[in-house]
Amino acid sequence: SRLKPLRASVPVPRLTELPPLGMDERAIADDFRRYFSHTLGRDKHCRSTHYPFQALALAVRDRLMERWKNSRYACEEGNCRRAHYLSLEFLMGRSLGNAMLNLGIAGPTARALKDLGLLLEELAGTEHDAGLGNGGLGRLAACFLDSCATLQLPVTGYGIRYEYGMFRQLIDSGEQVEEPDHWLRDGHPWELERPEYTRRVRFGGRSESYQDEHGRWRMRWVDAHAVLAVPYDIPVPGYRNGTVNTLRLWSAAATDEFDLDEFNAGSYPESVAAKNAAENITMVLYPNDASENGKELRLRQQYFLASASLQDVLRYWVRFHGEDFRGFADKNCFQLNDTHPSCAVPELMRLLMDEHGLEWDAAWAITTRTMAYTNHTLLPEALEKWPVRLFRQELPRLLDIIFEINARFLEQVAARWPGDGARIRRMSLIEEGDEPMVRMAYLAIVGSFSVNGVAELHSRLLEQGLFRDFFELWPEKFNNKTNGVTPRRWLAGCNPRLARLVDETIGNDWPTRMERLRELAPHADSASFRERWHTVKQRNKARLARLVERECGVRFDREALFDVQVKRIHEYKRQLLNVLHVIHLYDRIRRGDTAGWTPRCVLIGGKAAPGYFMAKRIIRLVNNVAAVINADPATEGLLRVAFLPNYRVTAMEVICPGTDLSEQISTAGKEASGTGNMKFMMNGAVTIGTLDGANIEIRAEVGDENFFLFGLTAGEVQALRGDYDPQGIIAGDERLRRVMELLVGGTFDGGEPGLFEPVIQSIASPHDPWVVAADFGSYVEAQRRAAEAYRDRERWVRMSILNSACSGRFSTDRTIAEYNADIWRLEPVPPLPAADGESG
Ligand code: B1H
Repeated sequence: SRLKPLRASVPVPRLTELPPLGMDERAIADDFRRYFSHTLGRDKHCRSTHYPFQALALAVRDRLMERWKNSRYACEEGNCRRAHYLSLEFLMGRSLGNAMLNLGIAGPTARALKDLGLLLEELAGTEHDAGLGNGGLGRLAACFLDSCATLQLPVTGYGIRYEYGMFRQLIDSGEQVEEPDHWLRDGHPWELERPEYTRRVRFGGRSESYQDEHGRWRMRWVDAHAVLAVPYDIPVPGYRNGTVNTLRLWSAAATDEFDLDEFNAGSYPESVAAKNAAENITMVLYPNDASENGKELRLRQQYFLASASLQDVLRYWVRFHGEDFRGFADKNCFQLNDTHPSCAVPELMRLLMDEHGLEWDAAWAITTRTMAYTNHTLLPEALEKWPVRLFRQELPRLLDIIFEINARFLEQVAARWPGDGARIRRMSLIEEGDEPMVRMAYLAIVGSFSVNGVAELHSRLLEQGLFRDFFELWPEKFNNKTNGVTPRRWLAGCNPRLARLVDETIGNDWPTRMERLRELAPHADSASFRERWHTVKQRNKARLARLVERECGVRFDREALFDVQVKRIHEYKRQLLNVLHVIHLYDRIRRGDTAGWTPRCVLIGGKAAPGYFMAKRIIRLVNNVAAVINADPATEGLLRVAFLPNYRVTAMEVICPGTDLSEQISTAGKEASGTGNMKFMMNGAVTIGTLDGANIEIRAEVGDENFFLFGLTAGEVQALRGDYDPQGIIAGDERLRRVMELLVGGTFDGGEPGLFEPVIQSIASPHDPWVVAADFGSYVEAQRRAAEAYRDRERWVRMSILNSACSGRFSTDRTIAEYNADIWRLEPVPPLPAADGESG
């Protein structure tokens, strides 16, 4: 090479040593002013809140930088074991409030801005959500990063920097309309581009054998085209502990050589078009939650993430250890967030063998000692399978490796169960048929030393159902890690009023010691404490009511029971069951059956996958039912219904503090865990729910008397198969019969006869997999119990307090401590002291 790298003989410039940054009001105000006028070039005539927000974000980011560097150095100097969280989704939401909360500078910052005539809340409100995820799976990854930094564990998140995140949902005449979310348009002040760590990822071409310089036969990947992966780093601050971890997001760019080839061939337009093809890889997040659609571009995204991230980790290894990989598995662990990044298994094999010269056995030992896989769903439509044909076309060398993994694996199966051909076909990584497919979950299981589900029931069902054969072969791989949520964003950050009351009652260390919330329980007996708790809830309900009025034009009275279901729209989550109950309440009002009525405001929100017909029709139904009910004078003061458009992280931060009743009503056995259920509980909502996912564990913590249980169990739902008779149930239940009559009679059709025919059909079908009719009766009864409990304020406030008090287990600090104890085995790494001498 012509350029010599810098050597120690060249004096290293002392560029980075600066005086410490102050965390006080004065220092923050000075920095803010400097960014606003000197960096952004704005002055007193600036009318938009955008520039003040940018200036503030840069001032806060400065306060993360030193800690960020020191966290990195501490890990490097300690040569510590690290974990890498690979995920196609990180649903981060806004960052400013969280950074200030975790740094402990929200107070001085608000005062500094006030002196400048600015309102912190208003500036923070202009930040765009980083919506790089669909729902629970992506938000879980974000909560995990917060807990890893807070526990000072050296964990890096690896993901994709989508140009377009989760679409914005508009409601037009009751229907969902999608708009692209160009979230980077106004710039993203939290990211740091790191072009110096760019990697090359290849696609296409073919694999061939060749003899290396020692005459050994090896395989290589030729005629492929390369795409550049450019990393952008986002700081992840721990809670007041000086640690700042990294989320590294990859962005695709065209390589120069690629363009040049085309250019030399005389086709300049083609070379520019090729640039487009490369950059398309990270253009947009696929908006499916719990379903796969097998698009080529999606496979490219998955491989792009896996390859760039593994290369990044290997580059770091080689920098310190050269080409000796013997210690690699002791120092590294990869957690696969569902099968989406599971190309990492064959890709690590390829990199170790083809790029670093290891033999199969050595490479396989490293792979299976470093990979760990988390499953997030039992729904068959969400289980990833990719056509062998697509692999051959896009990732031919990976396909060789997958075939070889499979051959060796099936030998193992045959040795354990001789002559059991059926089992071999069941367990093969390749599903045979007209279009042979690679079963990604099986690939992930075979390549990993750990396989976990995300709630106790879910993990048990994996062992007994979906992965039963694998559990029999390798019981020791299987384990459970019940999900959680970070109490920093989901209590301290989003519910400052409740947080203050908790501080004043049990002290202020609960954000990192959530089990201490139990100490709130005895205070439920104090009338004055209950009064304070109630006052906080009422103010949060008023805030939620303002959001609903602004976004939906519907007035919620904060004295009413706030009954909320917000999550992705999916048939298994049964928003439809909720609507049937609402129609039943409306029917009661029309019949004058309102003695001892509990006024109720029902809020439903969530996005449907753009191609999911039924989910979109259910949104339409919610909107039409809301329009009819809200317009009928008979419902005044008794019932209000609203559909909240564009549900997202930032909306949940207002919704969960203001909710009384949390709807967690999925068909038992279908919701792997749920995490919204935990956010509501932490903020003092009571759950109405089925024995599904983490609901079971929530109920076990809070006690049966503080949870409204209904519905069939997972086993009972299974047992229904074959003799489910919804028509009989409808005929036998006066309430459901009347609801169906209103639906069939067109009360909610808004002049489009037959609009809800598909919905009606699904409820009445003996093949309805979600058994909506089966659970209707017990749901209505549970709703009656909830309404009655709400009328007794003392009783309800007690239940609310106990729900928060018992929510400690659902902190991701507990979840991550378990991942670490059982899978990652990392030591906490305190950062080297910051230049300003502070640890916080
Ligand atoms: C969950 C998904 C998911 N499970 C496919 N599976 C996707 C599947 O883009 N895709 O193709 C995206 C997401 N998401 C959710 O994970 C579960 O439904 C929840 O019950 C669970 O709480 C959450 C986190 O574990």
